[in-house]
Amino acid sequence: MTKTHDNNSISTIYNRRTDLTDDQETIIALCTPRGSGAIALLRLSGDNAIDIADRLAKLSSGLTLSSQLSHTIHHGFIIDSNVIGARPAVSVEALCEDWKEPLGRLEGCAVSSQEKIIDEVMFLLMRAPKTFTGQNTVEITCHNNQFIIEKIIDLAVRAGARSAKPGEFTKRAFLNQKIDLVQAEAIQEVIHAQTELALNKSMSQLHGTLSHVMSKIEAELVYLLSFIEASFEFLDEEQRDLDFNKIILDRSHALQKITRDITSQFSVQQQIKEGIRVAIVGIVNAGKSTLFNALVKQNRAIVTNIEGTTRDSIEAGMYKAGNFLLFIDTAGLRLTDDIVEQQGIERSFIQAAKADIVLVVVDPTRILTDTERHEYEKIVEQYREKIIVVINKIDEVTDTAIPVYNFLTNTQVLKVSAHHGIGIEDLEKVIEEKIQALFKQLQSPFLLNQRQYQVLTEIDQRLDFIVNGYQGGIHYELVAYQVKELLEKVSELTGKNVTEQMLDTVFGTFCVGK
Ligand SMILES: Nc1nc2c(ncn2[C@@H]2O[C@H](COP(=O)(O)OP(=O)(O)OP(=O)(O)O)[C@@H](O)[C@H]2O)c(=O)[nH]1
Ligand SMILES: [Mg+2]
Repeated sequence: MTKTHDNNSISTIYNRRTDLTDDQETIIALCTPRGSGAIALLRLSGDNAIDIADRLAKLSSGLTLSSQLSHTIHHGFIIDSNVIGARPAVSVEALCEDWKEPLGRLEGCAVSSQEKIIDEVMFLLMRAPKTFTGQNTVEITCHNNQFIIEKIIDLAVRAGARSAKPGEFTKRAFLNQKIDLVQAEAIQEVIHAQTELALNKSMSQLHGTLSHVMSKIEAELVYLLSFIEASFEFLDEEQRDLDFNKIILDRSHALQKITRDITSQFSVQQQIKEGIRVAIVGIVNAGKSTLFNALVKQNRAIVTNIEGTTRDSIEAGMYKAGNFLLFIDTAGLRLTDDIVEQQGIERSFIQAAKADIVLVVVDPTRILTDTERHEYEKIVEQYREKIIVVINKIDEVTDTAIPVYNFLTNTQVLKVSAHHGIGIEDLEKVIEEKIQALFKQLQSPFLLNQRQYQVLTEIDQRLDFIVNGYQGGIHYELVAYQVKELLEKVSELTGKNVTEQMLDTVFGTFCVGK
C-alpha cells in the first residue's frame, strides 16, 4: 500500500473502481441504531470490500485481512493513515498503557508517526458467496461513538467504498439470489413487528412459507398452461369441451381459493403488525383519563373534575405479553357548542372505529341523558365485537344503584374504580383475552404487505376472468393468454420478474444499513 501525505493523491490511488456495476461496488453503512449503547456495527459489502477494509485496518496479528480465511474474527484497529503532521500519532505502547493492556496482544500492530488510531475494533471477515449479500463482506464492531462511526465511514469512502442506500444490503441479497422478494420484505416486517404473532408470521415468511405457496401456485399455473396448449394440438374441439373445461375450471377454482384465503384477512393482518389499539371512550367526567393513566401506569393524561378536561386524543404505548398495546384516551362525549371540543368528540368516534378494542366507560354516579344514552347505544351496537363496557367509580355506588341501560345486555361488562385501582387487573385480563380472540381470527399463516396484497388481488381478478369467462364459452387462446399473464404476476410477487423501479420502491422503504 502506497502511503502519502497528500489528500488528493490518496483519493486518486484509492479511487472507486470504474469497472464495477452499481451493485458490485463496495458499500458501507452503520447497521445498529444510532444512539446510546456500548458498541456499533458497520458493514462493508462488495467485490473489493476486503481490500478496502485492509486500507483502514491494522490487525493486532500484524497480518492483513485479505490473507485470512473466510468467516474468521480478528482483533485490530481502525487507522487513519492520512494524518498530516500536526496531530501526534498515538503509539501502541501508549495506548496499551492507557487501556491497562499488556503489550503482547497488540505487539504486531505497529503504528507509524503518520497514522492515527481511530478505534480498537473487531473485524468479522466473510468471503462471498456465503454471506448475507452474497458478496465479500467485512463487519466492523467498534465503540458506539458518533465521531468514531463517521470517521470509519469517511475512511472507507476515501478508500473506495460508498455510503449504502436504504435497503441496499438486502437488495443485493435479493439480486444475488440469497432470498426472494417476499423474503426480503419479510426482513423489514421482522424488524418492525409490534406483536409476537406478527413477528412469528414474518419470521416464517422470511424462512419462505409464502414463497413456498407462491411457487406451488406457479407450478400449478405452468401445468395449466401446458395442459391448455397441449389441448390445441392433440384434441379436437368436441373432446376438449367435455373434459378439459371441467379440469381447467376446477384447477382455477382451487387456485382462486388459495389466493382468497391468503388475502381475506388483510385488514386484521395490518392491525396485528402495528400493535393493538385500545380506545377509551365515554361521556365527560366518566373517568376515562383516570382509567387511561391506570392502564398505562403513568400520569399521562390530565384528570380533573371539570367536564371536558380532555379535548384531544392522547396516546401512550406499552409492551405487554409480547404485544405492543397503544392506549388512546379521547375527549368525552357530550353535546357542545365549543368547536374545539366538538372536533375532539368526532375524533373519539374515529378512534373507536380505528381501534381493535374499545373500552366504553360508564359513570354510574349519574344517569345518562337521552342523547348520551343514544350515543352509547350507537357505539355499542356498531362495534359490539370489540367493546368492553367499563362501569367506573364503583367505590361510590352499590351494585343496586348502578343504572340499568339496554346497551349493557349482551356486552362484556366490568366494574372498576380507576381512581382506587379496583378491578384494573381483571380488566387487563379481559383485554388480553380479547387480543387472543382477535389473533385466533387470523387463520392465515401469512402477513402480507400492501404490494403483495395488490399483486395477489390482481391474480384473483384474473382467475375470476378465467372461471367466469369459461362459463360463457371462452376461447382457449384467451385462457392461455390469461394464464401467461398470471405467471408474470406471480413472478412479480416473488421478484423473479421485477423492474428496477419496483425494486427501488420495495427497498426504498428500508432503513440505511438493512
Ligand atoms: N370516586 C371516583 N372518582 C373517580 C374515579 N375515576 C375518576 N374519578 C374522578 O372523576 C373525575 C373525572 O375524571 P377524568 O379521568 O378526568 O374523567 P374523563 O372521563 O377523562 O373526563 P373528560 O376528559 O372531561 O371527558 C375526576 O375528579 C376523577 O378524580 C373513580 O374510580 N372513583
Ligand atoms: Mg379526560
